[in-house]
Amino acid sequence: MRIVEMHITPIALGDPPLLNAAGLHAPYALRTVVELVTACGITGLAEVPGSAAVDAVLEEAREVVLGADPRNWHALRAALEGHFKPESSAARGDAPWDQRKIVQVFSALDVACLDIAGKAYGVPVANLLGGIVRERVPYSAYLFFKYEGAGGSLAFDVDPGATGWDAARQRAALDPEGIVAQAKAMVAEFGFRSIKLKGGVFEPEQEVAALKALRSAFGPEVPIRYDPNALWSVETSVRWGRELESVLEYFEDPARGQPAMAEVRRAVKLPLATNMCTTSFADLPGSVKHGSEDIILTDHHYWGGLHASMELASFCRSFGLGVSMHSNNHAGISMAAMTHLGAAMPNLSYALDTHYPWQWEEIIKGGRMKIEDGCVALPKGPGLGVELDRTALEHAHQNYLRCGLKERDDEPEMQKKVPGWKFKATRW
Ligand code: GKR
Ligand code: MG
Repeated sequence: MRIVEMHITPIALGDPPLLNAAGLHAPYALRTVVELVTACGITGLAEVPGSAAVDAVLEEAREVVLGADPRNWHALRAALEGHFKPESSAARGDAPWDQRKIVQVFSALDVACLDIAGKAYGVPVANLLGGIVRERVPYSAYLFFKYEGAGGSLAFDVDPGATGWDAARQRAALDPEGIVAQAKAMVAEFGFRSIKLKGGVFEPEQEVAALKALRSAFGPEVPIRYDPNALWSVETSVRWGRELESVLEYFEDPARGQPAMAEVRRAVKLPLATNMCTTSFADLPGSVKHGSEDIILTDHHYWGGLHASMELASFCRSFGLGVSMHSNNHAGISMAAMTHLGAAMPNLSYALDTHYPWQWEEIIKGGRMKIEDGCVALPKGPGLGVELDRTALEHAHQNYLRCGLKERDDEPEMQKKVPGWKFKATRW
């Protein structure tokens, strides 16, 4: 079996004005869809965060990919490793999201090859990752402080006819009451059984107040996790971490870097999780040496694919660490890939993160994937179990061309609201 075509399609999906440590989400979130086609006519799909720079590296991989056997990931990975220089952990950058490019190329190709192999063998991708340990994969409600507005072509308008979660998705949430209202609407719509609050936006005291308000509103049976994206100093993390000991399920990336995380971990009686200080296989010796976290949040887009995330899960099992999943904005191909991973990972210890409720558009046939009782059911059918809706893909591609964004950068978006605002690697 040989790959004979590779298609790279950048798309833009509407995204509301969500706040985070690096500023404000733009009205569109960028993604790149990759399709590999074999000589016998099987198409494999993948989706990565994307940017013009990632698309250029994907383009560069084309000469290695064409002619490769999609059923032999080891051989294709070795050929790619021979072609590209390794990317350092430092290339991740300081933003909440990972800025590396080559890992995304590995991820796209691994996922698309698995989709092809699953279709060729007539089995779901989760079977190729070792087998299905759960048919329904749990996700967590992902809350954001936000400005009023819908995002996308609606920019900062609100639809007065919207109801339920659709209306809540557009409303502002800037204080504890707003966050509790957002949580209630999201939980009512999707049935999530755990909650994550994205922080690093306001003074610690204000964010801790929102967490305490969530705890009073939902009670101890709904676990809460909190992520200020490494914006706090060790001192601030210890001071407020102690205050949150009876509130949180886990504390995600309070401080920056493995040594700082290890210091916080020694001082605060809470499990620490990361998608910022341990983000590649090269970081694992440092994780063991420092003892920087209790839980590693894999993300197949940044660890180099679904096989790589399964390797990470084995490492976590050997070293007694928990494992779960980080998320950025994404569409249904990634949702399917994440769900196959969650279905196949025996030691998945926490509900996965997903930004999915924040989007309303979709590029797969059948429209939005369902989140019910906080879970996504493993898609039926071989491979990833999803197919592209070509009309919707074209629409999302036209949005990409129209919106003019070429990479994610939340700082200029924030400056439109707060003139002169600047990202700081440590703010409090
Ligand atoms: O989308 O604003 C956001 C998040 O802050 C995202 O960029 C992070 O990568 O969700 C992420 C996280 O858990 O750190
Ligand atoms: Mg995080």
